[in-house]
Amino acid sequence: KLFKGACLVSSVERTLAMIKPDAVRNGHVDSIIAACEAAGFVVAGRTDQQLTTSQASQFYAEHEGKEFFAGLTTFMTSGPVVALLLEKPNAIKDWRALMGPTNTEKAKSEAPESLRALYGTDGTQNATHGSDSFISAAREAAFWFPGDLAKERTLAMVKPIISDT
Ligand code: IDP
Repeated sequence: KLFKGACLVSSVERTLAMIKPDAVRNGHVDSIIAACEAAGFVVAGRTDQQLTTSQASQFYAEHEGKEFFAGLTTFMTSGPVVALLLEKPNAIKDWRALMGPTNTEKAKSEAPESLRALYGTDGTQNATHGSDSFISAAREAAFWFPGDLAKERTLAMVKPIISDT
């Protein structure tokens, strides 16, 4: 028997969300998770942790060198965050739409019902994070859920193609 590849058996997609330290500090965790479930996301994993500076720098490595990088890592290490593995069809785009624009003020004017408009604080402290692509979702899921969970969920979504020839 030869392994020929793998095919998708589920239209479910996975994204990595975080409830950032400002929203945790301000008591918005339950409201954000309720909004997420009301929008059809399944919470497949959750971990509550406080990032070290080195972990925050690694998570946001693509922004290293930008003027807001130090402020971002200081903010992201200022208290615990809640990391969530979220699943639903079209999870990556739908979660970003639910969060709204990056800047809280812009979110308030352009998407007043969005999570960042409702729960964010300012341009950096914007309540939530969401992966922006398949590649980031895979990297960020492995960052937060390095053990079996991320692997198990991936295996549930693909089927090996085996043939005799
Ligand atoms: P995203 O979180 O909407 O994907 P990114 O551009 O990837 O936005 O930025 C990552 C995070 O860095 C933002 O969520 C926000 O916390 C912070 N950030 C982004 N742009 C700025 C800025 O211009 N000033 C201050 N902080 C910023």
